[in-house]
Amino acid sequence: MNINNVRFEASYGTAAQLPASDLPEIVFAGKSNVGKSSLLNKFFNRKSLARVSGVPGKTTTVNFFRLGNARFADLPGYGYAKRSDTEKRRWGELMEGFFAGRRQIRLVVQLLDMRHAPTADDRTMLEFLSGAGLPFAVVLTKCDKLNKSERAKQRASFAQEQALSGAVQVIEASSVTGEGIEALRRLVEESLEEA
Ligand SMILES: Nc1nc2c(ncn2[C@@H]2O[C@H](COP(=O)(O)OP(=O)(O)OP(=O)(O)O)[C@@H](O)[C@H]2O)c(=O)[nH]1
Ligand SMILES: [Mg+2]
Repeated sequence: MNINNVRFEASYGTAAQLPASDLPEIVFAGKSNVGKSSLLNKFFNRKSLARVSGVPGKTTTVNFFRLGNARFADLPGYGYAKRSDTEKRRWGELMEGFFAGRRQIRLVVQLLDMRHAPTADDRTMLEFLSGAGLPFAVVLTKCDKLNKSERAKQRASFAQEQALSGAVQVIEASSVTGEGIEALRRLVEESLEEA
């Protein structure tokens, strides 16, 4: 996997536009503002491959990035309260269409903010992933924002979470320091190698 060869492929705002899944996919999911786009940029060692914002709800479309024979999807975040009802409906339909679309998902990278317990929406998402039998890893983001003792405390509390028990791996990561990125790259590489 040569991460330098990544390129933006396309954006889709409705499920009907989504093309059939013809390549193995790695999907980045999580609530709005948790750091999906930032993590993708760090993963590919690019400043602005995926657009990042301090304002929640930046990514509103499914964005595909192509690397060799694999596709990476940056999903719009959930749980952004200020979105209009119309926007929420569009988001719901887009996500349903995405996951119902017989995709070749090799791994879902589910992001959770390491500073906080999972939200109700996070739990719904984790239950969905488990129920659908999708392989998923949990990335605990923004770990740079915790001091040593806070981090130990949050690590212990996430380890107790039933909702995370199905994860193939739990990785503490930071898009600021780059911590956890190598571990994530290895896992992604393994997931793409498996037949
Ligand atoms: N300190 C710190 N800040 C981060 C980290 N990752 C992301 N951020 C910040 O969090 C904010 C949101 O990041 P995004 O990457 O846009 O989040 P997103 O999950 O893609 O959000 P949506 O597109 O709204 O779903 C930005 O201000 C980032 O700079 C991290 O690891 N550490
Ligand atoms: Mg985003």
